[in-house]
Amino acid sequence: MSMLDFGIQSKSNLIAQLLQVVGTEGVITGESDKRAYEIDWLNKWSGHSSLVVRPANTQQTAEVMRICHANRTPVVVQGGNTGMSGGATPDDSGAQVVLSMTRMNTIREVDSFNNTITVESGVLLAHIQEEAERNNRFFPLSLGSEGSCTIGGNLATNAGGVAVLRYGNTRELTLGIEVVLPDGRIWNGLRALRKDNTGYDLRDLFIGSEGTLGVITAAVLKLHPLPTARSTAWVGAKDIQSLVRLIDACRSRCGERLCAFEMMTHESVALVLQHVTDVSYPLTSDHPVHALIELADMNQEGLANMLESTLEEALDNGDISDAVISASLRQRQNFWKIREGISQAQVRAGKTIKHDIALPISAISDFVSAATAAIGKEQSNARIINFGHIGDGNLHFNVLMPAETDYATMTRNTASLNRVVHDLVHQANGSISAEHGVGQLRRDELRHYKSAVELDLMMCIKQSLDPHQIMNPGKLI
Ligand code: FAD
Ligand code: 2HG
Ligand code: ZN
Repeated sequence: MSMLDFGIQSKSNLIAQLLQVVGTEGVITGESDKRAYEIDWLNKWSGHSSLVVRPANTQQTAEVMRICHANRTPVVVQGGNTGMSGGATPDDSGAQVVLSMTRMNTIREVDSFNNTITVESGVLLAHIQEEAERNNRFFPLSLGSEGSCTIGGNLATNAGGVAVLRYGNTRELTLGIEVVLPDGRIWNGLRALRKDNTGYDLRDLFIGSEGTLGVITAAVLKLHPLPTARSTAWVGAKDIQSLVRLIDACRSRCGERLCAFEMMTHESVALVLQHVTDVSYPLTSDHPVHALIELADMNQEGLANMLESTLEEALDNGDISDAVISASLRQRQNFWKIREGISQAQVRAGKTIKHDIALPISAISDFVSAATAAIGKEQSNARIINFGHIGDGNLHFNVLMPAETDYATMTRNTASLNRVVHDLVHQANGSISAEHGVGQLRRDELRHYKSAVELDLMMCIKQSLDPHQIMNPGKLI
């Protein structure tokens, strides 16, 4: 028997075992049917899987993992496949199984009294938001991809988004999780407690682990009171440092009501106006930087006045040059459509080298000046598309390369520009991934910037939970 025959036999044997667990509707083997699971949203990462498995519940997931573990078959867990770091895409070997969680899409319970919602990991983020609202509650996690990403993917990447300033990232919105371990055992950590000091925090170990330690199958999430009033402004300013001062003013004048403070440079907004339809520029003249600021409360009274007086003061002291407060839902939606259209506009405009960095807010302005100058020296024909959740100290400091840039040039430039940008991030005590995670994109960079002790601790955890390295090999670590 040749090695090829052996490979074919073991694959058909694996498929036969998996079919017994998930049935024909849970296994995809056809080349064209698998393709959507093998390429990511950005069309940047792609690979070849041996097959796609779609379990319908936790027991099936556990049984699938037990079989893959026994066969030493590598598994790539996938939710909505909207991740930005290549974490959910199989490699080129054709040996990896994609474990798609999208059939596990049941909302198990809403407990309005205890303010929790219990969901399976394949539920779309938008469906959780809608279900919370139907129960007069609010689930604050909010991302441009919310109509396509799953809560499992949000948990596995510890996703951030546009409401972190007030409500925290996914980790802070989670009370308990259920996980299938690489060997198929189930850990039921679906506790709905706000306090639990009984040893190591296993929940937080799996949150942000990007499918490298286990499969998250369900979660208990925190719900918040549903804000009934919002006031949203679009402002133009001369530079980033002025916006940094405005964040401070908004925080001290509006306190907890401040829920979003997003920054967009002129170049980012211009890209959206060029590539996204049905948006209109909110101010009468252009500005070097813009901010979208949103307050939320249970009471409309005084909310718009509070935002208005904060902005008036900023106009008076020169921190901003112009501002408009939305007078209608349509106007507010237009503001958000511009902000959330930047990712799409970048895809349409060319090839982007993405940087998802976190910095102390006080260091942002100096970082942007230094990084812009350094990139100008390295790559004079590139455009910097800089925007992000500046209120959280999170910039998407992206470098847009001309559309005709070929693959080899792109690879070379990515390595050198990453080093330029990430060295500056490191010097400012920042992080090379604020919210998108490491995946394949930043794996080598992670090795470069993490201390030997930190890497060693991460390897110890990986080795003890996944000794046969079957969970998402080649990603994160
Ligand atoms: P996938 O892409 O399928 O997977 C992401 C990672 O999680 C992979 O490593 C995968 O193996 C792992 N994984 C998925 N499900 C599970 C599971 N059940 N158990 C264990 N591991 C699992 N991200 C932000 O943080 N903030 C933003 O503002 C933001 N905006 C975005 C806007 C757009 C237009 C797009 C396309 C993406 C955006 N993202 C953002 C990135 C992305 O949507 C989020 O990271 C999202 O959380 C990924 O969810 P997903 O279900 O698509 O996960
Ligand atoms: C956002 O904040 C997302 O819009 C995507 O995190 C960022 O496209 C990007 O780089
Ligand atoms: Zn973001």
